[in-house]
Amino acid sequence: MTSVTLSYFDFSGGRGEECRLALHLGGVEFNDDRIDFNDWPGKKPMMPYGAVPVLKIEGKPDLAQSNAILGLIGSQHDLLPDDAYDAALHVAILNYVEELTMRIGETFQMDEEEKKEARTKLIEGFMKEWVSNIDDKIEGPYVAGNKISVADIKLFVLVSWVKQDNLDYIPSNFFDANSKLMSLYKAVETHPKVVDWYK
Ligand SMILES: N[C@@H](CCC(=O)N[C@@H](CS)C(=O)NCC(=O)O)C(=O)O
Repeated sequence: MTSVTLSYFDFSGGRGEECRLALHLGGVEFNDDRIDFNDWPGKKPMMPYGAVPVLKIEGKPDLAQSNAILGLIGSQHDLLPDDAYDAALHVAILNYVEELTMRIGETFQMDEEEKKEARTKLIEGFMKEWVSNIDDKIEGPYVAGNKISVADIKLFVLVSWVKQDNLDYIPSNFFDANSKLMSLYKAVETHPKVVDWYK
């Protein structure tokens, strides 16, 4: 059997968790390579773009960029629509989640005052617009109706991040009022393979 390894930091979240969940839901057996933060400086130069997640498939060049990894898993393991145009609509959602992740990410290096101002502006502006745009795209409970996809997985991990209440000035219940996104979150959370992953 071809060996598959997913490298990411040793925590249950972020871009790596999206890929782990997708591999698990896709029924792919993989080595779950969890990098200790202390070992990262030595490993960073070995990654294609100096960051993780990275998917290593025996005999192929290493694949970086979470959305490229999700796209590959999605198309090979029935977690993206077969139709190329419908699949592209899902990839647009993956990229839109990245856009929000990047905007939140930019605030991490800020001092407290600057962070408060930036995150308040984010929840009142971009995040409001973001959640309304996303809600529009969800057929329910998943993006494509009854069939789970990598877009649902990426949205689930993002909502989980906000719900953990670790992001000062971004309320953990920010997404709660959005019925479609919350139904999607609950559908992914209770999906048998997701339950199995967190067991
Ligand atoms: N656009 C990339 C971003 C990758 C990224 O920034 N990964 C972070 C962890 S989520 C990382 O490796 N940080 C450590 C570093 O850049 O040194 C993706 O979607 O995979």
